[in-house]
Amino acid sequence: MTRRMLIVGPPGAGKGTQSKKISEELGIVAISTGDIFRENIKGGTPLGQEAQKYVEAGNLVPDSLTNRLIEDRLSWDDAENGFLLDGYPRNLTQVEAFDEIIARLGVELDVVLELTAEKEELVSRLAKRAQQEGRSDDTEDVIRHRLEVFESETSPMIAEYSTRGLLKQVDGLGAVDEVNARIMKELR
Ligand code: B4P
Repeated sequence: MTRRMLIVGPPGAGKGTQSKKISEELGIVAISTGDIFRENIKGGTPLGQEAQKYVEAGNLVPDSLTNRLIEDRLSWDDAENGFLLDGYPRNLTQVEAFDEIIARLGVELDVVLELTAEKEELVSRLAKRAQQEGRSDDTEDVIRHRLEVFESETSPMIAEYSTRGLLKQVDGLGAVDEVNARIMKELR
């Protein structure tokens, strides 16, 4: 059974949505770097003040900050028996750092799950969320920029996990429960 996994995919593919469900189904903690940054921005913490300008522009927060955050978070007791990372690693530099972090913890990654979706669907989902939640990085210009950052920085890291034989791809189109059923079939 899968205990340690990543969920990857472009903005709007459904990572956050599906990771909450997978976490309940597998009984492992879901950790979203995006959520951690947003909570800290809202709370005005030093981490939030540092991350805010990057998140709001749709750029990646500096690797050193993000890597330290994850190393600390994975040392908590709730991650001891498994974890699902949503949104990390996000580029090849973070993959290198993550390799070192899990080696220090003495654990291995079981699977990297990629959710796929067409660009038009992604833009439309995020535009809908902008109306409902008003996230400051869901404006049209920033959405486009996040998709470009995904292509240039995150796609190569997904290719790296494919080379390592860890990648499983799942179609993210369709109703949330349909997508979830596809994911669980792949994981079991
Ligand atoms: P994230 O929080 O990871 O934002 P995201 O890529 O948009 O994914 P999210 O999880 O929110 O959306 P989802 O696809 O589930 O990152 C935000 C920012 O944080 C980044 O731009 C960056 O600045 C920073 N950051 C995060 N991690 C970092 C890292 N490692 N290094 C550096 N910086 C980092 O869902 C989108 C919408 O689609 C939702 O409204 C949902 O309801 C809807 N949806 C989901 N599934 C659907 C379905 N099947 N059908 C219809 N709608 C669906």
